[in-house]
Amino acid sequence: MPLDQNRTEATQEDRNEVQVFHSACPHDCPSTCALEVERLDPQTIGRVRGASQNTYTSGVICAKVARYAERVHHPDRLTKPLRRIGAKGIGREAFEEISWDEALDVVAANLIRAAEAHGPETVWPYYYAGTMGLVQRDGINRLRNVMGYSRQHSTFCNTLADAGWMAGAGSKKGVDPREMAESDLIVIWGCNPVSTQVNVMTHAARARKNRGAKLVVVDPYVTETAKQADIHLMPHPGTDGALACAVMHVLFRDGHADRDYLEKYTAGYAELERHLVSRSPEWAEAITGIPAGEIEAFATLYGQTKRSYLRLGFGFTRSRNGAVQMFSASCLPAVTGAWQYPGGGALYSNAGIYEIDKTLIEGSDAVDSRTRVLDQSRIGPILTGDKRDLGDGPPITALFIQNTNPVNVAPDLGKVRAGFLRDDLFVCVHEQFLTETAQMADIVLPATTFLEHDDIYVAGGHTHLQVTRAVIAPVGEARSNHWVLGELAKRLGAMHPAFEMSAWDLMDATLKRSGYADAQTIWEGHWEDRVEAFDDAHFLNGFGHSDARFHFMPDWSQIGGNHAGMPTLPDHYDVIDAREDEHPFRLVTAPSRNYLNTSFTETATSRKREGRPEAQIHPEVCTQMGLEAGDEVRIGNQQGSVVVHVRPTAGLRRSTVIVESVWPNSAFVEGIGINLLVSAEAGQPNGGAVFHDTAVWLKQA
Ligand SMILES: Nc1nc2c(c(=O)[nH]1)N[C@H]1C(S)=C(S)[C@@H](COP(=O)(O)OP(=O)(O)OC[C@H]3O[C@@H](n4cnc5c(=O)[nH]c(N)nc54)[C@H](O)[C@@H]3O)O[C@H]1N2
Ligand SMILES: Nc1nc2c(c(=O)[nH]1)N[C@H]1C(S)=C(S)[C@@H](COP(=O)(O)OP(=O)(O)OC[C@H]3O[C@@H](n4cnc5c(=O)[nH]c(N)nc54)[C@H](O)[C@@H]3O)O[C@H]1N2
Ligand code: SF4
Ligand SMILES: [Mo]
Repeated sequence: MPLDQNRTEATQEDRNEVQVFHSACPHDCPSTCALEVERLDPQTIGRVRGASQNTYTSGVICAKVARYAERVHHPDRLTKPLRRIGAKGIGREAFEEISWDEALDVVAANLIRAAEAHGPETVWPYYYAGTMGLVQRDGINRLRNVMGYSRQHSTFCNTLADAGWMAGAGSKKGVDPREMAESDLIVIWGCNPVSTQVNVMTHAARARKNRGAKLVVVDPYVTETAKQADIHLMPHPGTDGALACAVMHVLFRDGHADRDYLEKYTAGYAELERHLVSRSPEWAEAITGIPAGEIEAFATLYGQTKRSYLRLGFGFTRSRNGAVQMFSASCLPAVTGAWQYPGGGALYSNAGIYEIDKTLIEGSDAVDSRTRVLDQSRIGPILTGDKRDLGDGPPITALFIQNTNPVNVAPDLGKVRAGFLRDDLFVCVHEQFLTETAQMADIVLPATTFLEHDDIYVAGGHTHLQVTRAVIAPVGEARSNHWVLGELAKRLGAMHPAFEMSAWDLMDATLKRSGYADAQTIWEGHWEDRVEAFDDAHFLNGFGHSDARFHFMPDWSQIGGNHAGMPTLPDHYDVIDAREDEHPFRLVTAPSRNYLNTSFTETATSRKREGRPEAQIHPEVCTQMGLEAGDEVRIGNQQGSVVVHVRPTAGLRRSTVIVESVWPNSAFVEGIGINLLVSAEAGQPNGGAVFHDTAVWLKQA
C-alpha cells in the first residue's frame, strides 16, 4: 500500500501524530508547486504548505490550495457512482446511487452499442488537464487508441502559445525562472501571475530586492500583477504584435540591436530590420492604444538592459492572431541578444525539457493514424453536427469524460449545451464534484483527488519532475482515473499491458524508459531538477531549429495546416474579432484569482472571495450608459447575450470589458455563462481557443 511506504518518510511533528507528506499540486497551473501536506489521520488531511526545500516553490503556494482540506473533504464530493433517472442539468435529485460494477457495466454496454451502430469513431473520450499528473491525465488516450475511438486535438490552452513560441525559438524551453533573481528588468507579458502562478512573483521580488530590478507588465487591464509594476503597458486586446514591432523598431533605430548576436544566432534579421522601418511607435499607438511615448520609454529601457527577462503568458495568445502575438514578443531578446546574459532571455514554458516517453501511458503504439481527430474547443459545433468537423464521419453518440468541465469552460456554450441535451447522446463523466458537465451525464463516477492517488508531474513554469504517492485513502468510493480505465478495458476487451499495471508500476516503467531513476528513488527525494546548463537554456548552443538559429521569418506551414495569410515576419496580424459600430467593445475573460478554471467554484471560501460574475467597465462608459456599480448589464454579440453585474473600473481602456472567469453557468443572472459569447473558431495555424477575442455590445439589462 502506498500509505505504508509514504509513512516511512513522514516526519513526526508532535504527539498528535500529525504527519507531513510530500506531494505536488496537480492543478492546471504552470507553478506545479511542491507541497507539504499534513495528514491528521489516514482519512483526513490538515494544512497544506509549499515545500520550502524546493527552490522554485520556495515555501509559497496560492491561498486556494493552502486550504485544500476544504476541497478534499467537501460535503459535495462525489462518493458513489450515480445513474441519472431525472432530467439533465437539474442537479443531484436527478440521480440515484448505484454500485461500481453496475455503473461500469452500463458505461461499457453503451460504448459497445454506440460503436456497433456507428463505428468506433462515434465514441469521443474527452479530457483535459483537471489533473496534470501524467498517468491520471493522459491514460484516457490508451483506451482511445486501443479501441479506435475518435482522437482529440487538445486546444483549450496552449496550442496558440506553443505555435508562436516554436515559430521563433523552435524548442519549448527557456531560461530557468529562478534566474529572474539575477535580472535587472522583468517583463510579465500577457499573464497575471499574482492570480495564476504566484511563484513568478516570488522570484521577481528577489530581483527587485537584490538588484532594484524594474517590473513591466503588459496587460489590457490593471490586474493585481500590474498594480505591482513600475511600468504598465495597456494594449487593446489582440494588438501585442504591433507593440512588439514598435519596440524592435526603436531597438534597431537607436543602436540597441546586438548585431554580432544577430549574425551568429538568428536568421532573417536583415529582412526584419527593413520590415520594422514602417512599424514606428506612432504606427503602434494607433493599433494598441498605448501612447507612442510609453512605447519609446519601454523600448529604451529594454534596449539598455542586458539582463532582461521576458515571462510570456498565455493570455495574449487567446486570440485569432495569438500565435503571431507570441512569436512577435519572443523576437525581442533575439534582437538585443539578452539571451547571452545571466537573468536574460525569456521563458514561456519548460515543458520541452522532460522528454517523457508516454508510450505505455497513452498506448501510442496502438494509434491508427487514419482515425479522425476532433478539436476539443469545437465540442459545441461537433455535438450539434457541424459538417466542418464531422465531414462524412459518424456523429458523436457517446462521450466518456475525465478531468474537464466543458459545459462551463468550452467556447460557444449555447451549442455545447444544446449538444449535451441531445437524447441520442450517452454521456459518462468521471468527476470529483457534480459539475454542470456531470449534471448532463447518464452515469457519473466518483474520482479521487491527487491526495488519494499516485502520479508523476512535470512543470511548464519550472524545471522539476515530481513523483507523488497517495497521502490519504480514497474519499468514499472514489476511484482513480487509472483504475477506471483498467476496469473499462476489461469490459470492452481493450488489450494493452498498461491496463494490467498499477499506477505506481506504470509510473516506474515510464520513468525508467525515459532515462530517469526509478519512481521510488525520485519519490524519496521528492523531485528531480532537470535544469539545463546555462548555454543550453539560453540557446547559446543553438535554437531548436535544424539550422540552430532563431527564426524571424518562420515557416508557419511546419506548425499547422491553416497558415494562409499569416505574416512572414513579426507583425500586427489583423484577423481579430474587430470592434465596429454594432460591437464597440472587446471582451477579455481572464482567470479569476480564487478559482482555477472551474475548480474551487465549489468551495465556500473561494466563492465568498469572488462574490459574483461581474463586468469591469470604464467609469466613463458607465456614466454614458447610465450604469452604476451593481446594476445589471447585458453583454452580447451574434452568438447571444449574457447578463452580469457592473463593476466600474478605471484601470482599463474605454473599449475593453473584463469578466473574470470561469464561473458555473448557474452563477449568472440568466443561467448561462460568459463563454456563450466566445467563438469556437480555431486560431491559426494549428487551432487554439480564442477566449479573449470577442467583440461585444453592452446594454442596460
Ligand atoms: N472564459 C474563459 N474560459 C476558459 C478560460 C478562460 O481564461 N476564460 N481558460 C481556458 C483554459 S486555459 C483551460 S485550461 C480550460 C480548463 O477548463 P477545465 O478543463 O474544465 O478545468 P479544471 O477546472 O482545471 O478541471 C476540470 C475538472 O477536472 C476535475 N478533476 C481534477 N482532478 C481529477 C482527477 O484526477 N480525475 C477526474 N476524473 N477529474 C479530475 C476537477 O474536479 C474539475 O471539475 O478552461 C478554458 N476556458
Ligand atoms: N487563480 C487561477 N490560476 C490559474 C487559472 C485560473 O483560472 N485561476 N488557470 C490556470 C490555467 S489553465 C492557465 S492556462 C494559466 C493561465 O495563466 P495566464 O497566462 O496568466 O492567463 P490567461 O488567461 O492566459 O490571461 C492572463 C492575462 O492576459 C491578459 N490578456 C488577455 N488578452 C491579452 C492581450 O491581447 N494582450 C495582453 N498583453 N494581455 C492579454 C488578461 O487580461 C490576463 O490578465 O493559469 C492557471 N492558473
Ligand atoms: S500556485 Fe498553482 S501549482 Fe501552486 S498551489 Fe496554487 S494552483 Fe497549485
Ligand atoms: Mo489552461
